[in-house]
Amino acid sequence: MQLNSLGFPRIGRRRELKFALEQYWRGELSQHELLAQAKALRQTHWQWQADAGVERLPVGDFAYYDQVLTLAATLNAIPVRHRDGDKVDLDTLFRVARGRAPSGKAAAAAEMTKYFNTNYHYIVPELHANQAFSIAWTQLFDEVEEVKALGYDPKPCILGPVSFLYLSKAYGSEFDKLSLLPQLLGAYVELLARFAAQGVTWIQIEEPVLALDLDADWLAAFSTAYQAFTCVSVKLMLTSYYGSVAHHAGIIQALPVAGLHLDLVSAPEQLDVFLPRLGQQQVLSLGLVNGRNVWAADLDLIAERIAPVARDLGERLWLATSCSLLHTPVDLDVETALKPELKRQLAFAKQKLLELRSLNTLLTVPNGAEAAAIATECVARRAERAQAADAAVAARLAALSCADYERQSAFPVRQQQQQQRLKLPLLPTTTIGSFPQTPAIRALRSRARKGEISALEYDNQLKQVCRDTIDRQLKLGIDVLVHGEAERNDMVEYFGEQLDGVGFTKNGWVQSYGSRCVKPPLIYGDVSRPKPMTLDWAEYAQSLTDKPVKGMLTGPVTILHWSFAREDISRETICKEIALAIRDEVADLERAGIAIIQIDEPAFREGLPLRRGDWQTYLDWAVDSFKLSAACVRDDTQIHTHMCYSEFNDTIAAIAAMDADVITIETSRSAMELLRAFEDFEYPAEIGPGVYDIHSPNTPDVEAMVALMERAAKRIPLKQLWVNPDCGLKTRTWDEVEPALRNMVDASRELRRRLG
Ligand code: THG
Ligand code: ZN
Repeated sequence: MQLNSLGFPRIGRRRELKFALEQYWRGELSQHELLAQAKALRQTHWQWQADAGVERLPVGDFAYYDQVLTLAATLNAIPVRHRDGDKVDLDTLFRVARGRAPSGKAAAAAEMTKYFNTNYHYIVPELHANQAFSIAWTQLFDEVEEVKALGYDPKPCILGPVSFLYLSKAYGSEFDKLSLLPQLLGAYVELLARFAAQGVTWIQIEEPVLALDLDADWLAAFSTAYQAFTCVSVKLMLTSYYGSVAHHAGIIQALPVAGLHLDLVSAPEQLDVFLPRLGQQQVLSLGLVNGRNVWAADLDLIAERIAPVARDLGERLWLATSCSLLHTPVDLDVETALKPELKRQLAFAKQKLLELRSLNTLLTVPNGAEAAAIATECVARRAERAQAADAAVAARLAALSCADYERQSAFPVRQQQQQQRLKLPLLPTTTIGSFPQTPAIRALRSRARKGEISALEYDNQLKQVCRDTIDRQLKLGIDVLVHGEAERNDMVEYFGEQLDGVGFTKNGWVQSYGSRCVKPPLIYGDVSRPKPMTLDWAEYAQSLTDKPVKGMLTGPVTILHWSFAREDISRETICKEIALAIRDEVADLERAGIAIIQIDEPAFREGLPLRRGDWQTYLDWAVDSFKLSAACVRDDTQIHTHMCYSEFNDTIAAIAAMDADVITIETSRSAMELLRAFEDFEYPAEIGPGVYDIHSPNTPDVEAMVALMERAAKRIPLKQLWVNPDCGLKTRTWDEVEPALRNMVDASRELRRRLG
């Protein structure tokens, strides 16, 4: 049976690509050196795959910034403002991604958005009504030659035409993206033919949009597209992932493709739908090893389930990762400090390839000594996993009653009591939580991590930063302060490091976008909070001023979504366990006299399932988890939350059901869009529609902020409105932040004069 790798992480096991890219962008590395380092990384990754027994090596999984951008460049779909004549080269790609014109002046970067329900962001291709496509960038062909030169068989991996169009955005005039399909198919045929001419036999053509709900015209596009490809003599492995495509089985079955890849990790039930529909000659690639999580697979159980299929299909069955391994860290071998009992439960990208090989052994030589050893290890691992349970956490969850999810009184009562306690002015000003993470703060953290300064020294220095941050806010005249979060690396990692049942790695980086990575915590056991996590900082900051300082927490939904979660219990249960840990922190903060506690949920929307039919189930437990984390407080303690995405129209009822007293949201980039949500829905609590875009380095204009709030005041009662930026300020400099906030405070004073 062939082993099918859908793609390998490109960032490098020590983030070599990240550092090379950033050096190149800073002008510290020549392009020649960048290309050489990238080539070395590809060769290492191909070698690991070949060593594991993967027969066809993926090409196109490597990208200098993003694989969707690579494809857009290949097809010559480059925005005009980033173009330098007809030439498309590496710097063209970087200009699109990083926002530069060929002159070197700023030119808005192309939009970036989440790749389906993952934590990876792709660059959204910009298409115009008269868009032309042609082959303009040869990276993919060059890499095919690289694999051939190593003596292996290359398998190009590219997004298919329907998904490419679907993920693109129509710019300029309003038009139907599908009108571009004939043009696009012409370029794809040329692309496929060039691969064929290079001696490629199989191409992984990815159509992940098949996991979504699709209109009839998008479904029809599949038939048109794949019919058009029959003129090229190359085998297509139609690849889906992240969810079931069974709801489109009829369409998929009729497509003239040589093979079908199904993600059986996210949707095992698809197997029974597609097995009877498989053509006589078609190859079936089954995604059995999870490409999105870090846990070692139960290979013995998988082999048991798949054995009959393997017998029936023989060489027509490929054993595969569920999706590209892009979403997993690279190599467990470099984790030297992990507890052995946790390490035994893990498999990163390199180890997952070996799992494919072991699976092959279990299926092809089931009675051999090697198979027996693999199975024994699987059984032992499961037994160890079961022992790690924390009965106290389970008991606490089981004992919860409906009352634990509800505040004592309804919002109007709470609002009155909070007003009496806090005595805030009309249209109070606040910020989202983080203040600039200066190079000095980063250097401090790095020195503390390396043991170059003592914990006491680190603490004292951070206290100094905190005093300075409070001082600046007082001078600016902000009403509700924050301590600034200088002590936090990442808003999820920081909590993960302090929770029981959660582990963390040294090098478990996963690419988020471009050169940026995150190091998600590993939720391996029942989650609980051994001791306060943020209390000292909150108390210290509050001791410096009489104005209220918000206690700052990350919410359970976001911690879950930005972590690698265990798979032996439901996400709902894990989320509620985290909620209880946060609830303990909330209770401690309240007891210490903190009057306002913010529980951030920036990833609340990202957790939405791919198909609308599944939304409500998710929203129900996500809302419940948030409520569980917050509901223990008195009526006069004010609960805030923050969310990052501005599309609220379709989830506003769920957001209201979270029952926070105040929500701050990103709105400034699409103010009108947000306010539309409030046309048909009377939001019941207080709300801070972000008055300026923190992603821009420009100082926001007082009048613009006043105008935005005046628009908001037409839809939302004045006494429910707050004035704040649209997100945290950690990525900005103080030189940008201070004038911006000064203007924001001025805007709120002006508004009080005009409206109050
Ligand atoms: N935290 C976590 N996940 C996230 C975000 C987050 N996912 C979505 C979104 N925010 C992604 N955005 C970013 C923004 C910046 C960085 C990563 C993801 C970033 N990372 C540093 C880097 O790559 O250099 C990491 C440096 C470090 O922590 O030492 O800048 O906020 N969990
Ligand atoms: Zn935000």
